[in-house]
Amino acid sequence: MNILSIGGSDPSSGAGIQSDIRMFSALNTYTLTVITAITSQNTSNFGIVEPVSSKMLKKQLESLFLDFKIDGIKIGMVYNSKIIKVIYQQLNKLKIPIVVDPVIKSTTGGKLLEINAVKDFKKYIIPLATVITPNKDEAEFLSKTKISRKNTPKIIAKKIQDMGAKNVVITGIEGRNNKISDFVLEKNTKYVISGEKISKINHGSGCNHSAAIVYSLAKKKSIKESLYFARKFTYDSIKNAKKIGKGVLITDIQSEDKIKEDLSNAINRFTEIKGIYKNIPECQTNFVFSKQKPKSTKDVLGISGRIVKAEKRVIVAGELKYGGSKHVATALLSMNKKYPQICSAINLKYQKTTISKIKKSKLIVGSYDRSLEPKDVKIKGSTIKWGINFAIKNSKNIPDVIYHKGDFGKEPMIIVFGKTPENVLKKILKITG
Ligand code: PXL
Repeated sequence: MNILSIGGSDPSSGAGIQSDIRMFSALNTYTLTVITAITSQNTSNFGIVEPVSSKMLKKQLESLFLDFKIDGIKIGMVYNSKIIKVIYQQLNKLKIPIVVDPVIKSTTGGKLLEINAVKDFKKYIIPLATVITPNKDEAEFLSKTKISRKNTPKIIAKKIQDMGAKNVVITGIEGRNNKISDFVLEKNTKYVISGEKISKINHGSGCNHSAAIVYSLAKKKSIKESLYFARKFTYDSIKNAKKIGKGVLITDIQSEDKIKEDLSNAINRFTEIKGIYKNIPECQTNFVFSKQKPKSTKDVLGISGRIVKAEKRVIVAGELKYGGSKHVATALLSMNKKYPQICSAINLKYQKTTISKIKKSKLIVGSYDRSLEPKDVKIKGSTIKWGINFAIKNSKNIPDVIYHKGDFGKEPMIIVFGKTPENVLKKILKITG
């Protein structure tokens, strides 16, 4: 997936374009970037701004549109009217999700939008927004209305929606009991997403929020799903904020969180596949995702219980833990040793129909015969390792799937492999249902 971030350069990488590159990379997404302005700043002070020329901006955008399929766009700092107009001309016919983060001032007090550009911002940028994400101050500024008992978040959000944004989320509305909530106004519905406040002053959380929304929308999730996802992603990024410079903390996503997030998302989607209960074997299913260069099953994340069949439903019994899986993790380790890019796997019930679908779907399939297993392997209990290596050796390319037909007292099994849980899920969708 390719996402385009249009915004300013922050050399400290806490916000702006550089922060988006970090976040989208953490989400396994390729980031295209168009710089509107260069800033000089660090975690304590905001220095100066130098916007790029209209010509430079136009050329950057044109060069990307000529080359790439773009799945979503995020607009951050736009700074002046000339920049605003070029962006409008280049984007107004596009039919992909656009998330607008209406940044006006930085945490450290820098000006990100000229006052005399506010009118054009409302006229040209706000109508591009599939979702606009003002915080409370930005929402009050854009609507020229203070939130109060009379002027509720809904009234303010409606004013911004009337400027042309399809969906509005006002973030950071403080409530009682240390709660902080986002008010959402979609086309026909409104709701509140509330959560705990983390009292840390940090740099980049707003950027992370809008980045996570466009990521999720680009993956065809609904507005609501995307906003819930973004809220959690932002919360995690604030929790992991680090003191890198001398001033404010810089938000970050730990790669372990990313592994967990990716696997957890894929497991949820797996359980929702129609009729998937038919593919759960007697010994149940595990779905695993490893760190890079795993040394043992302790480096492989899996479910400490199993994905189990409960009549026609499939439920997750247990939690994600490193070392949570033994069998599927062992199979993955053998595969990863030969093909280090393969980091995820799942086991499914052996069925002749599935095997024929696998063969028809052009996936590469390997197999092994447990009855050919040497005695010493059986005694050592390293059947899985032996079997996977056997199948790999007999396959010219990286196998997507390896199966065996069982042995006396041993259930036959199919294991699907991939680079990521998402990749595994795609293969599962091809061969089930
Ligand atoms: O966080 C908003 C933001 C966006 N873009 C750039 C910034 C900032 C805040 O400092 O510098 C370039």
